Amino acid sequence: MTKLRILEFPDPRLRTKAAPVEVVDDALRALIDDMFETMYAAPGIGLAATQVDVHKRLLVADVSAEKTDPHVLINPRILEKDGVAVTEEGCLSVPGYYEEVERANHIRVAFLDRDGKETEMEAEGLLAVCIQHEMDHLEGKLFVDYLSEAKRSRIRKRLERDRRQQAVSVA
Ligand code: GNR
Ligand code: NI
Repeated sequence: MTKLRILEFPDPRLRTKAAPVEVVDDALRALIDDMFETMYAAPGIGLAATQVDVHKRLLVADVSAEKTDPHVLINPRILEKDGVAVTEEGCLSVPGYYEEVERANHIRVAFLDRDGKETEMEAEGLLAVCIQHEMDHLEGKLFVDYLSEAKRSRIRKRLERDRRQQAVSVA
């Protein structure tokens, strides 16, 4: 297993629209295992393949406190959305920033499981929010896109400044 490197805003690769997975094979399952390792180590409650520079429609999530409820969704499609949830969201690709985002509180979603079998599930609350956040990544969209241009550009400038500072301090 390998911990993968997570791309950070404003990396243009985060804007890539992911392509459908054509075959669910051992190589894809190895990527899924690496994505779980990366997500749990971060730590985070979800991770989209886009964030590790793999532009396939694939996400993992586990919102349980004990990290005992892993979900893998391949080629996810939202079938139904209901209700409203306003959540203070964060993103491993926008480290250190948390802002309220409004999404559906309840979703029904169809996807392929890790054996390539067509499946459906319902999710609500934080899991529903997380799946929507990850599905946005697969479209090249980030939670900061829901904020004002002023807020988004402030976050971008601070992240760029922090990264320059890190580069200097290891030099
Ligand atoms: O770890 C994460 N926490 C989180 C909190 C509220 C709403 C969404 C998320 S997802 C995020 C991990 C991540 O960046 N996934 O893409
Ligand atoms: Ni994210």
